[in-house]
Amino acid sequence: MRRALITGITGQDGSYLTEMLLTKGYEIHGIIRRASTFNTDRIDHLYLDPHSPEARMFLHYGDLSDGPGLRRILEEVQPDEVYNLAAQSHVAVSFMQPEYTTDIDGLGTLRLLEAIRDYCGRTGHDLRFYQAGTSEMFGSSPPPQSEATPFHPRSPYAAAKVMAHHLVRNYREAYDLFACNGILFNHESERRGETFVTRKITRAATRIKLGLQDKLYLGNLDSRRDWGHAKDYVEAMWLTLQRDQPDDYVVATGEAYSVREFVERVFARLELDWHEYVEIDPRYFRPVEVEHLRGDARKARHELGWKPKVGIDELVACMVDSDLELARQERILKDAGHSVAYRGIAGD
Ligand code: NAP
Ligand code: G4F
Repeated sequence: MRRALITGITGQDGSYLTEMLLTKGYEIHGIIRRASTFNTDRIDHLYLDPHSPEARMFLHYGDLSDGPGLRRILEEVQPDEVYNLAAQSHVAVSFMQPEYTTDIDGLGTLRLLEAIRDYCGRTGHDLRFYQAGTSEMFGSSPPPQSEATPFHPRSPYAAAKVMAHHLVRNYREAYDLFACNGILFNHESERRGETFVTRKITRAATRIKLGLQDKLYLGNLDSRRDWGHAKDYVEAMWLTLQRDQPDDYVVATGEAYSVREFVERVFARLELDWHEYVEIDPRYFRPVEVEHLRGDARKARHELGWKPKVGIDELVACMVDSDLELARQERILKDAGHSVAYRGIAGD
């Protein structure tokens, strides 16, 4: 049974990757952060008591800020594959917390690579490493962006990910580590964090539809993104680690739409006129914007045999339908006289 260690297992991608690897027969070990409230919603449906003979997913407390902890987990788990998905992944938040973001997304990757180098060197074990890099690294480089496009990061988040990208390449060249970078364009899903723009839109529009919310406040509607479904992207991660040689791959659909177009599609599915509900709030503008991301994933297509299955219309449909169901449940509770807390945070 192959064993995978996943940082960021509680995140959107971590949950889909875990589901996929379980169906492939892997034993999964995930690193979770200690929090005062449960933060395992996305993987609760996969959890079995570790005492159960059927259990194949195990969780370990750890943090990318804590090198010794990462070393301990690595020794304990002895994985065949390591997927580094943990990150402070919100671009706008990275302007508010630049040092923390760099510590986790940049130095955190280094801590993990160093732990792996020591572990492999000392024990003679081999493992394969995947780094979840981002199209944000291209920043202001014009589309279409491929593996040959120069990086021009436009946020602390993007700069930290560029650092991680180069460290991965350096460890591959210097220590012969099977270490690969994904350059992942935006990918979304029903499990997307609620403060990323797609989910913010589907959540608000469905709540508006059911009379639970009046307005949706957004920032820049003109930026264009290449949006795919997270399920497709975790498959590309796995395929990357199954190659004979380690390499870096752009993962993208090749199609880009503006935030405005995404809004239009979502409200149209709900038979609402978005102009009546959407307002611009300057607080959601970033100090500097990434205007246009559209990926050229031909290398992944040819070498990994990967192509996305979900296009924009299906993505919008599944996100809207899932949030509409959540809004219906909220409506029922409200109508029954329960006070339902609205979970949203200002500033991002
Ligand atoms: P996400 O939903 O924000 O999940 C991030 C994960 O990282 C969560 O499990 C989070 O734990 C964990 N984490 C955060 N800080 C940590 C720390 N200090 N130590 C350990 N774990 C920590 O992100 P995602 O959308 O799944 O993305 C996965 C990875 O792909 C990220 O590295 C992201 O930067 C990268 N990426 C994503 C996209 C995209 O469009 N989704 C595109 C390009 C690259 P909690 O649950 O406790 O917060
Ligand atoms: O959904 P977003 O916050 O995603 P962004 O900044 O593209 O970053 C995401 O994709 C990256 C890959 O390219 C990942 F690496 C990263 O971890 C993350 O998953 O914003 C998308 C666009 C931006 O141009 C933003 O300015 O939407 C614009 N936007 C407009 N109004 C908004 C809002 N973004 C957010 N989050 N909230 C708004 O109200």
